[in-house]
Amino acid sequence: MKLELISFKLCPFAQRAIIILNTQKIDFEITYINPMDPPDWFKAISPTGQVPLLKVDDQIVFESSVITEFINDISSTSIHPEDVITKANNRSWIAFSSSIFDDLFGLVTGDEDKFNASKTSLFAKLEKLEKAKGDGTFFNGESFNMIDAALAPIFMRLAWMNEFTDNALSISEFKTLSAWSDAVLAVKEVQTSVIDGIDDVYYSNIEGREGHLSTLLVDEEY
Ligand SMILES: N[C@@H](CCC(=O)N[C@@H](CS)C(=O)NCC(=O)O)C(=O)O
Repeated sequence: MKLELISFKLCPFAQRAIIILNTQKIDFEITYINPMDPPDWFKAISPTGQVPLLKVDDQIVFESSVITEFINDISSTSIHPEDVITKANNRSWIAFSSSIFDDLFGLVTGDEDKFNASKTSLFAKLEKLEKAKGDGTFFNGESFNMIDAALAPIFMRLAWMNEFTDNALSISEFKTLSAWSDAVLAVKEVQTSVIDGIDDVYYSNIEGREGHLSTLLVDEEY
């Protein structure tokens, strides 16, 4: 089975898929496009016009939640918990966490009012995740599971924003979630899920959006 992931370098949804491909040690090729100016061949095969898209031989799988489940399904072992209720619970929290990408978008692009509203919305969700997390290093304990991969792009973007702004979005009030974020970001398969220098690209993206967040940037190294 030949896998080709069609992606965009900063896409957090595609990053979820890459982390699971890395964790499951599945070979794949990656093709980057700019979804704001997609090539014709992409328009011809993408039902939604969005990335990620997974080409499996000549079949198309779309929607990142379906792509990640598909990758796990074709792997020799599952990285979901075995127990069906725990697995359903994890999937619920994965779906819940996907709405956080809207908050991150509001933080990066919004004026001060939008920034503050997005921060309030984000922190209310982080508080719920903090309460939902079980004991141990990762969400379910000591194994890195699908839910940890789902949160990784969120934790990575929050860490960048805090690094660039002198902690404008510090999550230290959430002790459990902060430790979970540190553990997830230390995982090799998470670190290798992005291209070198992507933090610079993210910094430039914040600057270019000219939202309230860009006024809080402090690090001139980027
Ligand atoms: N629900 C989709 C969302 C994917 C998504 O928003 N992708 C962005 C890039 S990160 C995109 O393609 N944006 C261009 C567009 O919406 O036209 C999924 O989970 O796959």
